[in-house]
Amino acid sequence: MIKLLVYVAIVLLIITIAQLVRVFELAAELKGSKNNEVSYKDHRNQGRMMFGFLFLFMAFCLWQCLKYKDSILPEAASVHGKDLDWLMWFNMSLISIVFVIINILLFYFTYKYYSRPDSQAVYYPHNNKLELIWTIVPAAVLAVIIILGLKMWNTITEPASNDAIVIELYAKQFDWSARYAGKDNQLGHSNYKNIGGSNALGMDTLDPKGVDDIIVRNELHIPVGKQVEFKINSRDVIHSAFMPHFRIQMNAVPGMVTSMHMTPSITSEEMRKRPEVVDQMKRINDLRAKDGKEPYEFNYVLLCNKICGASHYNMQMNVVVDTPDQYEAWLAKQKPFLAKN
Ligand SMILES: [Cu+2]
Repeated sequence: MIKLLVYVAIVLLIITIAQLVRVFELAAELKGSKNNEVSYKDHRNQGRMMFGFLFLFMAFCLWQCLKYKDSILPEAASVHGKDLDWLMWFNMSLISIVFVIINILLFYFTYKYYSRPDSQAVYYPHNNKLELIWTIVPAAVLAVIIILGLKMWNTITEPASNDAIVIELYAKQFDWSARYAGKDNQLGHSNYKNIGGSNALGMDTLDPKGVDDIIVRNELHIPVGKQVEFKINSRDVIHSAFMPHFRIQMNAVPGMVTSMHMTPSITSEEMRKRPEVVDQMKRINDLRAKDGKEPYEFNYVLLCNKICGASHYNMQMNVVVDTPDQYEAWLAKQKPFLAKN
């Protein structure tokens, strides 16, 4: 009901403004002044307001940076993540510098060169030297960014080392399953045609490579300091496997297997003790306490980063980075899927 009233109020406001404009137009007509003529005073006021806006706008941008600076991700928890963060901040610095310079020039020039009665614009149609500079400089800078980005992309997607732990991430509306390759470190064959009953991942029960495969749904465990290769698959629509703390993401595409790999560098327990994480969790839990909700504990997460349907927001799985001993102990407790069924 309130929503409807708000809409009605907005419509009435628009009608009122339109009517007011009409009144001003009629009043101006009666006074005999020309409607479409912009006076020197108008130009000057517009120019000054543009200059004023420059300061307001810059102050607003600065305020946003300061207000949200503590909401950014904590230190990268993977080996390549540190380089990726460096690249992100390198990009961010470039963008920020260009952003500030361009906006200062844009609004200052609008103020400096507002129309005056005795001034006339210069006709300046072309300058080869200028064209060359503003084509070559951005092209060179973009080339550097793209080359660095491609190098980073390759470190995540190039073939993983032979002893990397192989884990399949299987997406469906709306949850994740993870399948560990087991002792032989080879995933058994699977096909969507086999999906049925308890075989939610369509495993081929006759493939010997799959006999020791382990499937987990609630929590993904990986050991610190060891390369993990993810083979990503989807049952229905395109999802995206996103692990922000490790700085990796890859689409999950039905009918094909995509892959990426990374080496976790900080265990979950170590991460929970980092000052920036303690601060962040405190802020989140203060808010939750106000709503009478249970406090959260920090966890690495695997999220879906493609809007894949109604419960997309709910599609996540906790990721636990263990010490090698903890990981072995956890793994020893898991039963192969085929032994269970
Ligand atoms: Cu999804």
